[in-house]
Amino acid sequence: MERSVILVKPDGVQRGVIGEIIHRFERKGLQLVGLKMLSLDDALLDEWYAHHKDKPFFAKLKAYMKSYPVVAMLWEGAQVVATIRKMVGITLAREAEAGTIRGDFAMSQQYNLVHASENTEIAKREEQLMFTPSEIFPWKKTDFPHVYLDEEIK
Ligand code: FUP
Repeated sequence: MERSVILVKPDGVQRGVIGEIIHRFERKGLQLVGLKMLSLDDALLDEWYAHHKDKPFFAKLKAYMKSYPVVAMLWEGAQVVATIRKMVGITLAREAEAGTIRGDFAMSQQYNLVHASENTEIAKREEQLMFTPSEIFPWKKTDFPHVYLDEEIK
């Protein structure tokens, strides 16, 4: 099974949508295996957004990501990385599809509430950057037989 890292970003914490975001992923049938609040620092953000480091918006993005705490989550499920990206919506929130998190609750390109791992390779890197092994809980979710066919979660 795949895992995906989600951050409720500082604007999401300020706007009180932490519970709403968790609720959406829970109702979808995904499994929460890690959850914590933390403040991001320069060292982590330089690695996290290394692909954006030469972009004109990088300094502003970093300052914003450090402005208030974030909530980091690790979600597990079959093809969960793509599933969550679909549920989050596109970066420019005011153009994101209705029914997505950004489409339903945000208007901005920067203040778009959540980060979601972009692909499975990045998801693994982000999991290692964000969570220690003792912060990950691979508990048995007993409703999985009602969420998936056996062969879908082998
Ligand atoms: P996403 O994968 O949708 O979170 O978006 P990106 O990884 O492309 O961008 C990461 C963050 O950089 C966005 F959430 C907001 C910020 N950003 C800007 O502020 N301006 C831009 O032009 C692009 C991204």
